[in-house]
Amino acid sequence: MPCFDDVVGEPGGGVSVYAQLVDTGAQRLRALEDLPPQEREFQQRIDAGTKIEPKDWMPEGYRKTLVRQISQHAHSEIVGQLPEANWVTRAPTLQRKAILLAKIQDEAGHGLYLYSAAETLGVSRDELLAALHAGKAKYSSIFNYPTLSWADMGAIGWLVDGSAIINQIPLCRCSYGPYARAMVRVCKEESFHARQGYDIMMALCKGSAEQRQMAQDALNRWWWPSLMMFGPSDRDSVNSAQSAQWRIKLFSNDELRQRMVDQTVPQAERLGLTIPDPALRWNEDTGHYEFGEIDWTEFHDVLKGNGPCNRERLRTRVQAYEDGAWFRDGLLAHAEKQAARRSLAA
Ligand code: FAQ
Repeated sequence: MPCFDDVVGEPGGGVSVYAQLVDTGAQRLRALEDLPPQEREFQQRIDAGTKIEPKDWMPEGYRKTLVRQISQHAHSEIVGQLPEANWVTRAPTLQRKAILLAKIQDEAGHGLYLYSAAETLGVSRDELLAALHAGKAKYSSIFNYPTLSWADMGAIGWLVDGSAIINQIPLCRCSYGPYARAMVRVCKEESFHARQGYDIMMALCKGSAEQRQMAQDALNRWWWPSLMMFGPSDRDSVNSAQSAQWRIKLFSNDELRQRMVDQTVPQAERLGLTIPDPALRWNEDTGHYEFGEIDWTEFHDVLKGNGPCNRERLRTRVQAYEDGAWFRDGLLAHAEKQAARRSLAA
């Protein structure tokens, strides 16, 4: 499918078995008493809620898992600027344009804090970017969908930033210090983003019949991809068990997805919009909404690079990086000149 952008609880709950399911080293389940002494001590620090800092000893699997997740997260923030950037020149008012620009700039900042957090684990930003540009690194599936109308700016803020916050608030308490601390500011900014999105939706829903239809159409297109942001269902999530044990993940993919549905349905009702899911219903007994099955084939297709905009996003990202080479070269030349002056003066 082509991209049409240019047209218009606590983890584990006392689990005592330690799963190593990511490709990060050992591949078997281990009980606490079977861990080597250094690893056991590490796990006990995690269980006690102690933050792990860059200079602390850590198992190689923990380091790799964090590099994987933090770098995917950083790439998502950077690539995530592209669907919205497409609407900067077409925002309906100067105020909306200024707000959208500020939001997109925030996303760039989030990417930079996250690359910095990943660098504390011994990888370089250049390595991470090279993997992204070569198409080897993942970023969130959501950013491979097109933004067809101004209402999509509302839907992204409301649903995509809304989902990002639900996922990221627990990360403020994750076990790795630099990641947890970066998330505090990111979440505050995401909260502004979600409100600006909902504000756009409110304005459209109070407008003409055509504007209300634009808002409904955007909700129809962004609802299911937003639910996919939380990752595969718990039964298919290969990384969750180990990440929960290491307190990188404090809630499961399905728990957070359910939280998103429960939070968003009343917001849609307030807007007078209909969630595009005939199976959606309130369950009095559980106190949660039940919802229909996600199209996992579509999710896996997007992850494999076959979503509506995967190729365009990557092409644009690589082009932007290449276009910025003169600036990076200039910064480097300036830094070298300053260093040479300092060493002459010393
Ligand atoms: N898209 O075993 P799990 C934002 C991959 S930021 C692509 O469950 P895990 C701000 C997963 O990486 C949005 N890939 O994995 C913004 C793994 O692959 P791997 C980004 C996905 O890590 C707003 C495989 O599937 N947020 O929106 C997706 O335990 C507006 C198996 O999955 C974060 O990155 C997906 N949706 O759980 C910016 C938050 N889901 O590496 C601009 C931090 C799963 O084994 C505009 N990350 N995969 O090859 C996380 O919380 C976790 O990494 C999950 C996945 C929950 C995303």
